[in-house]
Amino acid sequence: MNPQAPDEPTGSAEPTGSAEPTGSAEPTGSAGPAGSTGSAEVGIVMGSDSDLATMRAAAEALQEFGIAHEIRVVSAHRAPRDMIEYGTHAHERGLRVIIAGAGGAAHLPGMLAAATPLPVIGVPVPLAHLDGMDSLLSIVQMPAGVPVATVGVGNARNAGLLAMRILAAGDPERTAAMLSFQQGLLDASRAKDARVRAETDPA
Ligand code: RP5
Repeated sequence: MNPQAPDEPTGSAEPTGSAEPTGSAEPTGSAGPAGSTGSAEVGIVMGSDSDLATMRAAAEALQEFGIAHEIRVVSAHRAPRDMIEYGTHAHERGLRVIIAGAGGAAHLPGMLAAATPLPVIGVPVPLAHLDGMDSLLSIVQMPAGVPVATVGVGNARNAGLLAMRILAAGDPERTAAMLSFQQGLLDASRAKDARVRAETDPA
């Protein structure tokens, strides 16, 4: 486990750590009922394979911390029964957090939150129109009683990091890993300060 804080902690699509991947980097299925990859703690679910380019950053963040995960396409609109099946049984299969991303009329995160007792993190995927505002509002405006923790538009990396924090609560080893990651952010920010001061110092 060797997470490294990137210069830009949000929205990066590139891997920033060298930890051994423990989860699949590819979708494990595009149809059919929920399957299991065994020890996955986090389920990364998206409405279409076109979301993968955005959602991959969540998987990469989890990989940096050595957190096992699965990646699935389970469309709320095109495969609604599969979606309910996935949400209903996710906790029974050992999942502890669900990260759900969708674009446009993005009902997947909210509907999964309705079907599961697990915490759900929503990722608004920006599409070609409306700059992702449609996705954002579809995901964030949940009715009272059915929470979805929504990250910024396209910011699947933060979803992965938030899932890590949820799993780290009460776990000293994972908490230490998160503190180390945050130290990396601090170091990177101070290095930026030093560079800017060196470039702009009139003396
Ligand atoms: C949503 O529709 C998906 O989450 C995706 O963002 C969007 C477009 O899907 P495709 O037409 O690319 O399959 O449900």
